Amino acid sequence: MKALLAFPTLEAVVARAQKSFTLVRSGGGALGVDEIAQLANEHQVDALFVAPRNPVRAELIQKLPATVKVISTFSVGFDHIDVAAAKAKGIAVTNTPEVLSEATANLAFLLLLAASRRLPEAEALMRQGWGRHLGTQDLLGVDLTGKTLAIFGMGRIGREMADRARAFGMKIVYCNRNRLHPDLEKGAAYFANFKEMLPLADALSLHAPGTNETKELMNRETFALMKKGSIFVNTARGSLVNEDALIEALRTGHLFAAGLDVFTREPTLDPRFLELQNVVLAPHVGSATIETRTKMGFLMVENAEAVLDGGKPANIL
Ligand code: 8YV
Repeated sequence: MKALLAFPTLEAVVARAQKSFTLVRSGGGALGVDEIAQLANEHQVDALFVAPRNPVRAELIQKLPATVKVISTFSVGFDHIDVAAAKAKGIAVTNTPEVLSEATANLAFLLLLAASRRLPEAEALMRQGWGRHLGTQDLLGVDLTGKTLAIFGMGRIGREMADRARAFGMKIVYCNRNRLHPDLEKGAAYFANFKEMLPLADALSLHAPGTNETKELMNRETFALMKKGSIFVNTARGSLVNEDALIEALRTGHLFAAGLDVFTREPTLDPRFLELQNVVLAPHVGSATIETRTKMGFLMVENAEAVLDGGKPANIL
């Protein structure tokens, strides 16, 4: 079997893929749309391995050769793939859920803690050489214990985030399409209506996919519904946030701080974020650990193998 690997990845993942596939690989960075179409046709590949940095829209899908039976993405999110267009062409699409839930929740909680304790300001002071005693009133953060964390999207990552917050003594409220079974809810309060939940939140963390329904969920109106002095965390997708409204809420101090791993125009960062001290910034590294990225890569390969073997992998979209 032949596969096109459209992005650079861990050698262990490449070796795993080469057990079943003759791999066509990008020499350097991620492949663009035209290169993917050209290489897939030239090599008549059976599978396409992509990551969120490889948009696979209908236009590219039309250009793929008939040999391509599966598009397997190295991600849980699949907003970069036109799944309907792929299905219409008889191409299966698979993703890598579950294996990254803990790593992503760890990063979300890390951002929440760092935002609550003003880590960027503390770090900046140290990097300037420190050299002065802080007053007992200086650089004060806020406690998370006893506070309420609101979670939008109580899937696997959202529930891992809730577990971490409980361990820090936080109360959990959540908004999800459906109410969870009490075994999964673990005492968290359910809100069918997002706007009704927001005023209760001392912190809000997003764990929902980037879709038409979630686009700019956080905007001027919804940020205003959050408590003054609350904290905002996003490790989901930048498309859920209107960045103008977020920057304004951080500038005015309506938000105490934010922790962000995802942005609207990745990999471009709105330079206005750099002027703010109350924002912790990370370059989309939610799943970026050796173990998790290895598991994601192996699962991406297994998903493609299952489709091409005529089976139906659990992670088919
Ligand atoms: C990326 C992600 O997969 O899983 C997702 O949806 O956004 C990330 O885990 C990762 O950045 C590799 O491209």
